[in-house]
Amino acid sequence: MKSVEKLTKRLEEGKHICIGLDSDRNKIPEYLRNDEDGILKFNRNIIESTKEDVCAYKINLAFYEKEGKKGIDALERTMDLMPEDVFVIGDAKRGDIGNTSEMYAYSIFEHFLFDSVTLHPYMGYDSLLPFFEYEDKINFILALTSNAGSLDFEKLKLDSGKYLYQEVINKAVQWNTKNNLGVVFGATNPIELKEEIDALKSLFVLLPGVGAQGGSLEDVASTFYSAGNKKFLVNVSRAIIYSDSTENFASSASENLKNYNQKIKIIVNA
Ligand code: NUP
Repeated sequence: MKSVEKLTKRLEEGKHICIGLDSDRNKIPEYLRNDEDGILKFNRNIIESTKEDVCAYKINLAFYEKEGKKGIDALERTMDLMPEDVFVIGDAKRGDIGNTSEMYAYSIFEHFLFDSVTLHPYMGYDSLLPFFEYEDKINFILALTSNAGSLDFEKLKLDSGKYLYQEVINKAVQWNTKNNLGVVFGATNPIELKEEIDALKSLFVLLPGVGAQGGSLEDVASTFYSAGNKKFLVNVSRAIIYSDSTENFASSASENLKNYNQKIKIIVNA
């Protein structure tokens, strides 16, 4: 199944929650912490209990690279567990000179077999092109992030009167000739999201920031559904995967996911 098809099918079914497998040995249930394969077992249980109801999984590579060889092994084995029909994002925030980006793109798409990646736009078009050439993959470019530091650069005003993040969206729309681009837009910015909703219509939008960072799922979902746009994925990591520190963590994760899905359903049917 093509990556884009996997994503579109779930979005059409009203599934918009992307679970972030930010699996940290110090936060997983205690009985798994000293287990050599603790992270893998944690991920396996979460995937097993949520795979029918998620839109996607997002793996932030930092949590795996941190453990060196063991972490990369856990990442590769987690990728092997992914159901064929579920879209998986490699949150790696890549972008470098062209020949280096070619290596990064190969690693993300051909070695790890992610369906999608996150990219930094700072180095411009040629730094992103090697990723864009993978026509079947979805490339999410950071536009307005969820953190306080988004003020430092992303909200700088340009001579045009626009903010830098607005220009990133503008460029992503122009560059989207293969329909394989999206942007990252923090769910902690509901006002800006409303302002940009028309500009975003040709792109997939990945919105982290719901849960631990305080963003509102209702705000995001109502903004998209009011615009008749279903092309959004809301990432939740900590608030789903660490909602229960006992052996029941996977069923709690599933329950939480279902609650988030229910909240979206209420908005869709309102
Ligand atoms: O703007 C962004 N904000 C953000 O939190 C872009 C991201 N990629 N992320 C990532 O989303 C972050 O690195 C983490 O992997 C996840 C949010 O996790 P949580 O706050 O739901 O636990």
